[in-house]
Parts: sequence; structure tokens; C-alpha cells
Amino acid sequence: MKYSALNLLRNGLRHNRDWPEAWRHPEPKSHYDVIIVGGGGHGLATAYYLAKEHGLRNIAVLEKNWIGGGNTARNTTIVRSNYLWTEAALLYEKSMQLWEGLSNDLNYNVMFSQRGVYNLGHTLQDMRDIERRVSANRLNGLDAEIVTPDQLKRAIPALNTSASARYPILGASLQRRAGVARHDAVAWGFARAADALGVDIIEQCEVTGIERRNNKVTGVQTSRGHITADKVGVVVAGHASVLANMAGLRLPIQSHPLQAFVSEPLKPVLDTVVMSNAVHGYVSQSDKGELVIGAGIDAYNGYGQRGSFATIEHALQAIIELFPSFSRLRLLRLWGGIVDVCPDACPIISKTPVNGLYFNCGWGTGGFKATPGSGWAFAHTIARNRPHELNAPFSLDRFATGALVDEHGAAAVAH
Ligand code: FAD
Ligand code: PYC
Repeated sequence: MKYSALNLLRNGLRHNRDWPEAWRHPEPKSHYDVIIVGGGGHGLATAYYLAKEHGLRNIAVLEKNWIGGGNTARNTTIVRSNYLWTEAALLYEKSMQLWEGLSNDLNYNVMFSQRGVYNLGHTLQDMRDIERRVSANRLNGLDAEIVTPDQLKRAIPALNTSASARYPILGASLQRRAGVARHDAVAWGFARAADALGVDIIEQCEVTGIERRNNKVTGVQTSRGHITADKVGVVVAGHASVLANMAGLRLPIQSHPLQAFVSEPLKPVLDTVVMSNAVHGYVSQSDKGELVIGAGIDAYNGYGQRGSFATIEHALQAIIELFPSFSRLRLLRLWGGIVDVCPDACPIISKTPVNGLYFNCGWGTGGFKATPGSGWAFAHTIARNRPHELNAPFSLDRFATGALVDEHGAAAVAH
């Protein structure tokens, strides 16, 4: 580890005075080889791997607000790779492997904590699905196991494993390498590392148009002027359809609000992540002590970063069903983000019918875990103008050929 406790102490005593900027704030140049639209984790990771793995240097990330202010900072930080189908499992597992070395690679502590993720089963059908997914995961070389209610009770004492519960717990899948990471740190770490490789990170710069000539991208219009580019990669999560529209494209995506909330902080009570599709809620405990809770998307489409109270009530019922003692806690705050959902609950990492224009979107409720892998695969696709074998199944043409990868089950609670 390259972190220095002495440095931390020195800066703490100086009240952070004289800290250098973590990344520069350059004026936009008139031309870039590659423009990445969207300064969330995925966009920043793409720029970082374009520079690091493909040697490109003349790159800009254009962000309409501040970096990491979108879903990157609004998610509940669950990282896992236990998807059902080989195509998805290998993509998310690539990401998991990058997570495992990310703090060292970026020289920035992203606080990746492999505390395990449990997916509970409450019915015989749940248990059949769990057995199928655990077997498929193992065949793909992923760590996955099935645990019994007794094992659950020992591992998670606060969980209600009583056989007389309204939805008794029959067992669970467990991925031990799964866990959580500090979301802001992921954005800041990628930003600092990309900047160090010469990437221009330009905040407060909204892309308002995508320019094309003879079916080839030529640049973008922005709130800070016109910028030309040889290639443009769009990674704007919930706003992918808006950007696609600027280029005359239509994506098979629906945008929905997804909410989450935290309780007041309490002493350590839950040292893992618990998710349940059946009662429809999930919970973990943050380093600050807050319980981090969420559930499904709000069913309607919209771009407002808030949702309905009915969804919150439903999620809390689920959590109190699982952890009755949590009923004594107060909620501290709640928020929403806009997620972009594809018909098969899988992402799009793809070239488009416009030459030099690429889209990375459709991660729906589950893209945080994919941040490094998504950036890595998208960088390959942009640099080589063809997908890597890991993301080839997630090209746009699957919606024409019908080769969908249905991950509604493994995409889990939030869908
Ligand atoms: P963002 O961080 O949203 O980045 C996109 C950026 O594009 C934004 O900063 C936005 O301002 C910018 N942008 C948009 N339009 C323009 C424009 N015209 N010009 C310039 N910039 C623009 N995933 C998990 O794996 N695990 C979880 O536990 C999890 N929990 C979630 C909980 C909630 C409540 C939410 C909302 C999402 C959750 N997700 C989770 C999903 C995850 O957050 C997203 O899939 C992921 O963060 C998307 O990453 P991103 O970098 O593309 O998005
Ligand atoms: O994909 O694991 C996930 C997830 C949990 C909460 C939202 N998404």
C-alpha cells in the first residue's frame, strides 16, 4: 500500500491547507481525439483505461454538473458478480477482478470491502433459482455457495430466521468476494488517475448536441462552446436516451427513478449485505454506522431525482420483516437517481450506426459494481473500434437479432 499515515496526520494538523488539487480544471481545447460525455464513475474509468491501456492522451471528459454527482454518488455501493448467464457473469467478474486491485492501481483508497452478499430465498421456487444460479456461477469459476437458515442465523444474528415469520427464510446464496466500496472515492480515484495521465476533466460543461457529417461524428456542442473530436463515447446513465436523440438514434431504454435511504447511525450490527427479492428490500451498514436501505424502482418513467413514498414504505416493510429490531430506528435521509433500464436488464456497451460514436448505458439499477469493468471494456471498444469479446454480447445489435441476455433474476431486488 502506498498510503502514508504520516501524510494523513500532517495534512490533518494543517487543517488541509495547501493540499494540491486532486485534478486540474482546464479550459476545454478546441479538439480532442476522444470526448467522453458524462463524468460519472463509468465515464472517468473509460478515460482512465483509454489513457492507461491504449496510450491515448488527447482525451476530455465533459460533465454537465460535478464529477460523481450522478448515480455514482447516489447508489448503495453493492459490488458482486453472481449473474446467471455466462456472458453477464464474465463481464461482472472482470469488474470484480479489477475491484480487487483498484486501490493499488489508482493509488487511492476506494474502500472496497469484501464482506459478502447474501441473496435470501423464501419459497421453494426461490431456492430452485438460487441453486441454478449458484451452479451456473461455479461453472463459470465464480465463488458462490448455498447457506442454510442455521448458518444464516449464526452469521447474521439480527436476521429473523424464525420458521413462523410471514415469509420464512429457507436459505440463501452467498458470494463471499462480493461487498461494498466507497462510491465517491471511486469517482475521485479514477478522476485523479486519469488527470495524471493527461485527461482533461471539464465540469459544468453540458453537451447539448452531437455533430455529424456523412454519418461520422465530428464533435459536440456544449454549454461552453463547440468542440471537435474524432470519437465520442457517451456514458450518461439515466440520460442515455436524451443524448441518443441528439444523434438521431433511438435506444431500447426506459428511465426510472430509483430510491435509497439511510437510518440514523448505530453501532456495528450488520457486517455483510443482505438482499431479498421476495420481500423486496436490501440492507447493509455503512462505515459511518448508518443502515443503507433500498428496494425496487418506481414503476413510472421520469427524470426527477426523487420517487414516491409508496416505494419507501414498501422497502421499509421488507426490511422490518427481515430485521424486526430495526423498527426502532429513525430514517436520516433519502434520495433518488435516474436509472436506464434495458428490456433484458443488461447493459449496452457498443458501437452505434454513426461512425465514431459509442454508447455505454442501460446498467439500470446495477452499474456501480461494473464501474471498472465497464470502463475497461468501453475503452477497448472505442480505441479499437470493435468490442472486446467480454462486451460483444452487449452490443446494440442484440435488440435486432433477439440474442438478449435475460438477467432480471440476478439483477436482483432493485429491478
Ligand atoms: P452517473 O454517475 O449518473 O454518471 C453519468 C453522468 O453523466 C452524470 O454525472 C451526469 O451529470 C452526466 N450527464 C448527463 N447528461 C449529460 C450531458 N448532456 N452532458 C454532460 N454530462 C451529462 N449499482 C450497483 O451495482 N450496486 C448498487 O448497490 C446500486 N445501487 C443503486 C441505488 C440507487 C438509489 C441508484 C439510483 C442506483 C444504484 N445502482 C447500483 C446503479 C448505479 O448507480 C448506476 O448503474 C451507475 O452508477 C451508473 O454509472 P455512471 O457512471 O454511468 O452514472
Ligand atoms: O445490483 O446489487 C445490485 C443492486 C443492489 C441495489 C441496487 N442494485
